[in-house]
Amino acid sequence: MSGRGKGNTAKAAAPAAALDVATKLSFYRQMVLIRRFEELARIAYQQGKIAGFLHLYIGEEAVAVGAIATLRPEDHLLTHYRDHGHAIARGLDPRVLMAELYGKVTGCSRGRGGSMHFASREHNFWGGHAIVGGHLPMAVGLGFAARYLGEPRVVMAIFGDAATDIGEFYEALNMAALWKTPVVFLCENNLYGMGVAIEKASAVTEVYKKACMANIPAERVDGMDVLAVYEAATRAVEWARAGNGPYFLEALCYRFQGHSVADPELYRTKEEVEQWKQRDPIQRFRRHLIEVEGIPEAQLDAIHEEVEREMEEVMRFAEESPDPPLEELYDFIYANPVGDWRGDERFLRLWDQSSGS
Ligand SMILES: Cc1ncc(C[n+]2csc(CCOP(=O)(O)OP(=O)(O)O)c2C)c(N)n1
Ligand SMILES: [Mg+2]
Repeated sequence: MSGRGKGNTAKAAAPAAALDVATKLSFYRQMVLIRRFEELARIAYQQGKIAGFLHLYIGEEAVAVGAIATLRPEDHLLTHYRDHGHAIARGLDPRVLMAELYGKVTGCSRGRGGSMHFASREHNFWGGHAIVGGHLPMAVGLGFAARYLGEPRVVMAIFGDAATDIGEFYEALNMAALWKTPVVFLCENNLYGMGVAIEKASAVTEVYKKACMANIPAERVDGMDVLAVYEAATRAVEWARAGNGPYFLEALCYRFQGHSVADPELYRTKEEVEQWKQRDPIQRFRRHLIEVEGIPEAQLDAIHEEVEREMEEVMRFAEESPDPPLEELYDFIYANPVGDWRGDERFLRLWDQSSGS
């Protein structure tokens, strides 16, 4: 499924068929892990153990796994609030991610960020952003820095279809192209922004076509097919790493759950959801592994069992981890130009004034 624009041809990537079986099995495991992580997070949310919003990625796993596998550790990754799958695919510890959902101090953002603000400096994973499209200019900044410093890094910025209707999207694409920054823009087009269908929000529904405004090479890929995503993302990342500037990928996909766990889903039919579930990326890849790679069913079932055991440990870790200590209540909120607020005279004076005493 390619819609590459005229004159926008990048050099061919290594075909996904060249991937060895061990790598394909690791893709399968990651997709299953993401799915189970989210199913168990949903239950914990419904039990009131997780606060705030919870946007699930179920159905879109092939995009995260196929695309992020093409990055090197030194590359940067930024994403939107539907970020659990991206963080797992980037190699963050699922225990630390579940602990973050639980608001525990062992979480990747010390329990301060929750679902929408996963991050890890160590993994060059710069969020988890709640503001739709807000991270796209940041991606360009990181790309510009890499180019300016002569570092061979690529930046991947992942966002939804609705982000492509936001002003910052156009500004980011324009600057990225103008400055030839090595940014791969990866749009997860799941056809909805909250409860609004793409046709009702966007004048152009073939999202990849929007990249022509900055003359950025662009293509659409089947986001329910992990190998197709891997192949397209390889092409995109190679293009950017070779110094050609940005690349735009649209992965056509579908979220099987509501926008967030609280969504009653009144804007789409059950039949439509059912039709897309027939294309479940995990089931589809499972068939590939059995029929094309000749992997026995039992070997794949064993992966599910292994993931189940890992998830038991993930949940135990999140449940048993402590809350952040009360003394840290004001930490990591504002930059503090006067140093540590604890015991600080000026802070205490302000506190007295604001509390009216
Ligand atoms: C600037 C801004 N406007 C509105 C919102 C409210 N909002 C949260 S999610 C969302 C829809 C985004 O949809 P999309 O980008 O397609 O991502 P998806 O949820 O489908 O993965 C909106 C409008 C927001 N967070 N930020
Ligand atoms: Mg969307």
